[in-house]
Amino acid sequence: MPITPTKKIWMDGVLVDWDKAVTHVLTHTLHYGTGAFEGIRAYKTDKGLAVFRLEEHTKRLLNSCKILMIDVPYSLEELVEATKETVRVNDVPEGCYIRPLVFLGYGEMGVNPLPSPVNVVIAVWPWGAYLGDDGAKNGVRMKISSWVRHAPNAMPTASKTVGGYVNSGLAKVEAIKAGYDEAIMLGADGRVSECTGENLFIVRDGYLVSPPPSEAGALRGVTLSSIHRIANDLGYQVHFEAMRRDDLYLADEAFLTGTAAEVVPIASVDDRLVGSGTPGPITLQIQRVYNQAVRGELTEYESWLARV
Ligand code: PPE
Repeated sequence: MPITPTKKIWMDGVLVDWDKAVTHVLTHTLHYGTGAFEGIRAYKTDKGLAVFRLEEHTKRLLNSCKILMIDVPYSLEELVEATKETVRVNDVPEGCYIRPLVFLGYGEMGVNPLPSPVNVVIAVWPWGAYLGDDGAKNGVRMKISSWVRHAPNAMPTASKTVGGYVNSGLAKVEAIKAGYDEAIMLGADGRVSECTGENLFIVRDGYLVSPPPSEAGALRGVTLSSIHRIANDLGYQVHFEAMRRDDLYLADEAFLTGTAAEVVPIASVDDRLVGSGTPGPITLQIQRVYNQAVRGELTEYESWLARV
């Protein structure tokens, strides 16, 4: 999915041309991976563009940095405003994906991150269906990865750490090379954790189950929390329970959630069809309500939208 350049990228308080948003090859994060990012989406609504759950994402970015002991030289309010401004100045009438990144810049080499300057950038670009239009409609084929998800004392899983995505990248490549769409990773204890860039839910006997993020070493997804609320509002209970791979094989329905991916049905896991192998009714209902909520079509979720 190639990115489409937009006009301006916010770099340390200044809007610079897309092509000028560059950094030195001795940038600390490029060598050692200490840095954090977010993934946010802005959607077209009938009252103009709105960023979905901007404050929650920005808070998580600052929390990721807190864990990494990176002092971000901007407040939550300043970053929220900078994000809106970046969306505003770029020509993205149909909405966009938003990528804030905090990285350690050029200055001092060596593993110790503390002496390096802290840089913040915010880029936006139009991004279509992360797992493809067909995947969002008909479901994706998942493979349990041979790569184990980070143990919490090896990599802090509540932080969207740049270097942490090597683990996701390995699992993604393995799945794609084997002919699947996406990977599901298990924790070191053999329990289901999350996907390379999404959380996951199953539907069993009419209620939803998802691995408890902290114990499963999964990111506490903003989409996951949105789906929790939407499911409850639709009358479905949500249980956060440890899950093993056979729970996936025997689920009535399953779907994954993430900002980039949105809500995507899971058609099969390790070649076992989930249910009938086509998106189930609860999955489709939740996907539909999510798609309406992000576009400002449902007044009860209006507080999730930040107008730009
Ligand atoms: N787990 C992981 C590992 C993850 O990267 C994401 C987001 C999620 C769960 C879902 O979190 P949330 O977006 O708050 O619901 N992945 C981002 C990065 C995708 C990328 O390829 O880059 C995203 O969806 O923006």
